[in-house]
Amino acid sequence: MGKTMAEHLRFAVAYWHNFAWPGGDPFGGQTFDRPWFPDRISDPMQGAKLKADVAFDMFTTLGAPYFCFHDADVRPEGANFAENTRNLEEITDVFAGKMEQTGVKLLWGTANLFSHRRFMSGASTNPDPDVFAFSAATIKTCMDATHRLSGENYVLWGGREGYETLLNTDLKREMDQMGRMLNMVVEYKHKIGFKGMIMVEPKPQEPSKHQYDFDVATVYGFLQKYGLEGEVTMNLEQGHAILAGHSFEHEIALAQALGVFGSIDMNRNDYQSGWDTDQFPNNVPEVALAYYHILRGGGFTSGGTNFDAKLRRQSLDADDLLMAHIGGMDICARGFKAAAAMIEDATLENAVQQRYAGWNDTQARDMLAGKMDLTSIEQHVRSNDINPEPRSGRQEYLENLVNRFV
Ligand code: ASO
Repeated sequence: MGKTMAEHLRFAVAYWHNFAWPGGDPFGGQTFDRPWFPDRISDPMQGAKLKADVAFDMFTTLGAPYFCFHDADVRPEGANFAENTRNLEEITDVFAGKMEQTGVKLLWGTANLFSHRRFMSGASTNPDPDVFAFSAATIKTCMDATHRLSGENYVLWGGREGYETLLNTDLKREMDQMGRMLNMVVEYKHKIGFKGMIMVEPKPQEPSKHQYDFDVATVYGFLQKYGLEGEVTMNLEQGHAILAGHSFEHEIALAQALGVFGSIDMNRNDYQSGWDTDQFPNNVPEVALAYYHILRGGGFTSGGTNFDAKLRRQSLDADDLLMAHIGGMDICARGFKAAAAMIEDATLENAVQQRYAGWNDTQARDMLAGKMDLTSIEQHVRSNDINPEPRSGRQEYLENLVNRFV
């Protein structure tokens, strides 16, 4: 039996934008008023528990099957590592009970290694080995919490893994540090028997001037260099793809072609923005193309559609959180239906098959199979008087066809 649309999409709500972000931007602070914020409640752990009550109410009201979190979104900030860990463990117990009661599951967990000022110059790429150690220990505790909650994946977005000026930066050293950290994460995954995917999330140019995990191609090169192919996949985000000068579907299709596609953060950056706006998705044709490539590559395995999207800071009314997710789910559903219709119709797939049909010829295949070298190919071109003429790619027709399904 085929999967339902909901089983394909695997929606998740992101804890950070909904329950931890106060509505600030680089030019102004908090605009939101929430009963669990520190200015309203003096006991931080009580605030964290109140927040969890509201969060799970929201997940069930929306019928969202999954959620995602960073340690720092869910637990109060402690005075030191031990206190952070105790706080995370306490809230993990609360989550375990709520997940049991509601059936809501964890798509992925992650560590916030970018907000606290100690991460100002990076986490694993920090010049200070104490920050490297603090980061490694924090990742371990977040993997433990994710594993305990039967999380289906673990994500690493390289928040401040980048540099501001090369004049004080040793690129090779910093990349080696990051490579070692990621290898330790993979070793620990196997040690504890965590079955989910480890996913790196690429993003260029923000918050550091240059980010090491720039885009899919850059991260792939990094994984190869540090022997992590086959162990690490990627979590791809619309807004990050746009900032890197790509389209969302380009990054998805490239990750699939390289065998490293994992999951998506669904949101929207407008094309004129030079920074990450994390808006809710609002463009059906764009979402349709993203899901078209996801479906074409076989769909999600343990990944899903995480709404990494926040209200605009003028949306003071907390009900807007529901409205925004309902609207976002609607856009995804419409995009997904269009994508499924494009697959079913097969005109696009046939166009790809036809475009490369020449490669079905045995001699053509020999060129790729290592059976011919440059000398024998030269003989082949001469003896058959090969003189290619340009062939039509039917580009306008195909691009217009896509719009018929939306
Ligand atoms: C916040 C970032 C987002 C990422 C998440 C995980 O905005 O892109 O998915 O953290 O660290």
